[in-house]
Amino acid sequence: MTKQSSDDPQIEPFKGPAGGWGSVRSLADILPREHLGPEGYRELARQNKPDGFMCVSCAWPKPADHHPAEFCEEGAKATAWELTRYRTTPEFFAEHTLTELRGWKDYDLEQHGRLTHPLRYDPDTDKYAAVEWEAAFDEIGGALKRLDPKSVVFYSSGRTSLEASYMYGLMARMFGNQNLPDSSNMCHESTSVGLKAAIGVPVGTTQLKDFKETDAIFFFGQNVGSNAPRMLHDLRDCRKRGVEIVTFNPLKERGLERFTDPQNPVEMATLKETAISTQYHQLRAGSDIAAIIGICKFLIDWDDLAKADGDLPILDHDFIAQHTKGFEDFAAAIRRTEWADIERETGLAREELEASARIYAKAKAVMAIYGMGITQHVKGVESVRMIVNLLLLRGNVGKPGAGPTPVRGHSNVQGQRTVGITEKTELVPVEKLEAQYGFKAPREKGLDTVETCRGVIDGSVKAFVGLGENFLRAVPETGRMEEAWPRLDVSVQIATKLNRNHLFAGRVTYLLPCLGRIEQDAQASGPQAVSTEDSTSCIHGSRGKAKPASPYLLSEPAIVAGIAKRILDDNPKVDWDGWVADYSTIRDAIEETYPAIFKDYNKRLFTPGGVWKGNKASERIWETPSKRAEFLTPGDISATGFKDADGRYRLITLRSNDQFNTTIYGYHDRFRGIKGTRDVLLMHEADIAAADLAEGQIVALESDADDGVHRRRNGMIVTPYDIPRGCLGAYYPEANVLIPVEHHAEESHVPAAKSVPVRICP
Ligand SMILES: Nc1nc2c(c(=O)[nH]1)N[C@H]1C(S)=C(S)[C@@H](COP(=O)(O)OP(=O)(O)OC[C@H]3O[C@@H](n4cnc5c(=O)[nH]c(N)nc54)[C@H](O)[C@@H]3O)O[C@H]1N2
Ligand SMILES: Nc1nc2c(c(=O)[nH]1)N[C@H]1C(S)=C(S)[C@@H](COP(=O)(O)OP(=O)(O)OC[C@H]3O[C@@H](n4cnc5c(=O)[nH]c(N)nc54)[C@H](O)[C@@H]3O)O[C@H]1N2
Ligand SMILES: [Mo]
Repeated sequence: MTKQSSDDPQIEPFKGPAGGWGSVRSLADILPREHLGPEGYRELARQNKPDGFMCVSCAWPKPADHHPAEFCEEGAKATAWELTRYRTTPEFFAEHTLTELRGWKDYDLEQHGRLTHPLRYDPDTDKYAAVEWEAAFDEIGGALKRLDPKSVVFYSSGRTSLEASYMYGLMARMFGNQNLPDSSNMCHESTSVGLKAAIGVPVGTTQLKDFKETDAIFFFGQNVGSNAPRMLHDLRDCRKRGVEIVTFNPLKERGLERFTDPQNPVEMATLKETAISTQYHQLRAGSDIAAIIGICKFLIDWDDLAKADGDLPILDHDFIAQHTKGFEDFAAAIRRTEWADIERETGLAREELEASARIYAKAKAVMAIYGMGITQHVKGVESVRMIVNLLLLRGNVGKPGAGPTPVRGHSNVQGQRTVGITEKTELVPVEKLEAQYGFKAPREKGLDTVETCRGVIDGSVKAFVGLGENFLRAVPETGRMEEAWPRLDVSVQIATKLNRNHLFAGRVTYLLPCLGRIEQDAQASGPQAVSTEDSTSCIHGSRGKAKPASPYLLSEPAIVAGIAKRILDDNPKVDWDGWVADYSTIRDAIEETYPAIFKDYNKRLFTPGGVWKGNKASERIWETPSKRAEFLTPGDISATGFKDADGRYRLITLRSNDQFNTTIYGYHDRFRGIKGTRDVLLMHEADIAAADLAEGQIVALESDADDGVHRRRNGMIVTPYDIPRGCLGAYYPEANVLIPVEHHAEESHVPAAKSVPVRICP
């Protein structure tokens, strides 16, 4: 096993573009690192293509007219990570106690390789030992059935296929709860709540074809070069047509600066780079509402002037009158906001916002692309709504080349919601499910992620079943969560690799290994396919062909069925075994529940480019209470939810270019020039001097929430970085110990991981 030490930090600015030779060099390392030979290349060639498998990394759409290689460096890492030749076997667990493994780093745990056997934790030895599947299901089922259904949580991450997700949600409801938190609760739930309220759909309105018709792209808080790199091709093509790209991000992210297409021989040979952003505004964390208010202020002023002078209007008054509600209040609030407040909050000069407003005013069709820099704030929902406000001013929703474009995270996170993974009753056709399966579905709202954390800490949650996650690492408040976890009666994790969550046991604890999406899933009727929905609402079939990591693995649908059969009474209307034998029958059931979206599901499964599920707002049909698109008058100019104070910083928790969420692929954040460590504390040089610190000094961070809880992270290396003053950067998940569980977006409960109040302790 190769272990990468993290005690040789090297920090120097990276000068290359996103993509380019750096990407090719990195790619060349990826397969050998996991000891993969030709089979690795064979799988990469099938990635994201019709009749291939859909990438297990991000949710960016898979085009019908695909590139010869329709994967990026990050996608290749994800594939290699799953296909690795390394194995974590029962012999490994015989040698290591969980107490010892808790001293290992996230990287070392997962890098050790794929889990091979179902495992049961033995508190007497403090070790996992192999068990038979049937025995595991029996004990899990028995233990869960002894509990009040309301105290049991069924978490899943958005990687889980539509088929497994549908079964999982149904199992929870038949068991008697809607405790179905998922990764969306930590991610784009602010989008689901904000867009639904504003335009009547919980998802973005654009598709890939809109990149061909847009005039300008406004980019907020999404790191495309690391987290959705295939979008760089679309952005590069936009730039070639002269499309303006205006970016708002506290950090200068390389993928938003310049790109060399590694698949273009001419670009590679000539080192030709495409500049991506035409304007780059390094605003302070949590100040997007203020920045957009500034832009709107110019637009509204110019429109007032045009009206007075009899010139052509700046705003689309016909659209506003015909399609929207709340404009007058909104405009009045914008007019009232003082420039001094906007400049102080954003750290940007008025002229910079004027330059952005000019581009917006000139463009005929504007897309607004955004990610976690928007959603993960106390005012995350308002931030999303502020983006919509901006778009509505010139009718930039529901026309070609325009619209909100949230970039979803996990490869099927949007799809999970489509098929019933949600704690909210109003998002599921409960009556339909009741008729289809002959049971009484719960109406009481279930627990989301934040509520689950609260429940684990206060003891009201007694059992946790996790499908494809590292919950204990991804959530806020990891210190108190780790302390509380052993009080659970039941902890069941369904996973491909060992992670830190698995090292915290409850009274009955199982670690169940499953097939990954790239692997062949053979069932009674033959090899199976699954499906996923991408960020633009297109549904794709996915077929795994690689040899499974171990003969003892079960598929996710088979594991869900195994548990369901033990915790539910027999019901002739649900044939769990039949579903597992032939997944096309699960799809028939999904089609019956959701006939409009999944019409001819099995027939259309492998449609190139996917099957678009439709989007009312993109046709300007607004399914809001007022039947109009709604402006929201912002309440607070800052999205952070706390006041600035002396010595208090806004901490941004970041992903590196060498990780997928809690999965750490290595210690090289190439684009940021950080190598060999994840313990950096990114800080403005002037702030370092003002705080009397020195580059390389080791400090601690403490959370600065006044709730009486002491939260601290030691061993952070002060690292000068191009980041706005008053803001700090540190990596997620290591920094999660600093986030109070109650520091979350108000309406959506997304942990506010992009502006955490902290202090530095030298
Ligand atoms: N390779 C790889 N791909 C991934 C993932 C991964 O971990 N690795 N994760 C997947 C998942 S689940 C998700 S949700 C997405 C996440 O992808 P992103 O949405 O890109 O999420 P982050 O990397 O957390 O941060 C986004 C950006 O927000 C900026 N930012 C921070 N605070 C603010 C702010 O207040 N305002 C603005 N305007 N910007 C801010 C940061 O500097 C950063 O560039 O990617 C998915 N794809
Ligand atoms: N501070 C801070 N916290 C954050 C964020 C942040 O930006 N900052 N981002 C949040 C976001 S956006 C998200 S989405 C969450 C993500 O958090 P999680 O939902 O926990 O997702 P992952 O970290 O991707 O889960 C990793 C584990 O999934 C398992 N796995 C991998 N492939 C499979 C598979 O095919 N099947 C199964 N069953 N298991 C598999 C592996 O064992 C691996 O250890 O974290 C959130 N937490
Ligand atoms: Mo996410």
